[in-house]
Amino acid sequence: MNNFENIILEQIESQVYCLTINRPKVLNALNQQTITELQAAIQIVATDASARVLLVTGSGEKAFVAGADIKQMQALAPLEAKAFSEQALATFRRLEMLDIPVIGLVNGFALGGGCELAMSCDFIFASENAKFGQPEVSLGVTAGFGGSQRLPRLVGRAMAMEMLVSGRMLDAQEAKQRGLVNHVYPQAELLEQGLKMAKKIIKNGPVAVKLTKELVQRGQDLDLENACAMESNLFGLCFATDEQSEGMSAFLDKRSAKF
Ligand code: DAK
Repeated sequence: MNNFENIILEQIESQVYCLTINRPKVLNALNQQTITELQAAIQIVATDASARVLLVTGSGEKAFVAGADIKQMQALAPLEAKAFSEQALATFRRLEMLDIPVIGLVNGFALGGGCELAMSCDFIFASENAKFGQPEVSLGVTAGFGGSQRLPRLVGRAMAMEMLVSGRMLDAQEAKQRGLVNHVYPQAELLEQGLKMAKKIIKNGPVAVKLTKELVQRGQDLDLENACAMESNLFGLCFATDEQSEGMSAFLDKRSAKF
């Protein structure tokens, strides 16, 4: 459906897109072209009004994404490195702020830029062999695609610090205990479980789901009073939709809602 080289974007079911980082020979490392393609793919999903859920995964059985492409980064000048980081940060933010839920299906190593990509998804399902880490300091650099900011928000400052300064990896079970991962599945089931969740989401009111994402994403950076005021406003807005009348009538009529 498109001519990307390093990613695959496909509609795997009606209303469900799957985006796969596809450079398995280098464990799906993110070079600049891959980030550019990712940006374009996100734009395709963003402009498809029928899209309801996006799944993000990596090719092969070994890695989700093993980080930014070290071979390409090695020779970067400081301003080039800054530009690369800014492009990736903007792309990941666009993914995070897509108006539909994004589920990361982490099927192996999610290191550095890979962990940062996974954390830009709304939530993560991991395969049993998944490993999460921010090993950038071992390469003599800081995290560059949001890891120093998103990781503390997800696992707390102390655990994030431990991971960021030691490079220690979390396996799938520990990542789940620490709140980075919602569920762990055998690798062969990961996509199926992602799809199953997508179908559950799709059964709900599309506008309500989008507004819920907006509340959670925007609300976490606001103080509680302003965040709750935003909730009242968007809750009120729902009452201007057919969705609300259908959803509530269906409940009272003891039938399934048709959104
Ligand atoms: N980049 C490029 N190639 C990679 C790669 C990566 N991140 N990870 C793996 N590969 C390549 C390997 O070089 C190898 O290629 P060949 O030798 O076959 O040509 C192939 O993938 C298979 O990898 P291995 O042979 O190493 O496989 P193993 O099973 O032995 O080990 C591993 C798997 C995931 C433990 C290991 O590959 C590994 O440690 N990979 C690197 C992980 C890593 O350090 N990731 C973080 C990358 S740094 C910034 C901007 C950006 C960043 C930071 C700052 N600023 C502007 C401030 C970005 C940070 C990162 O993401």
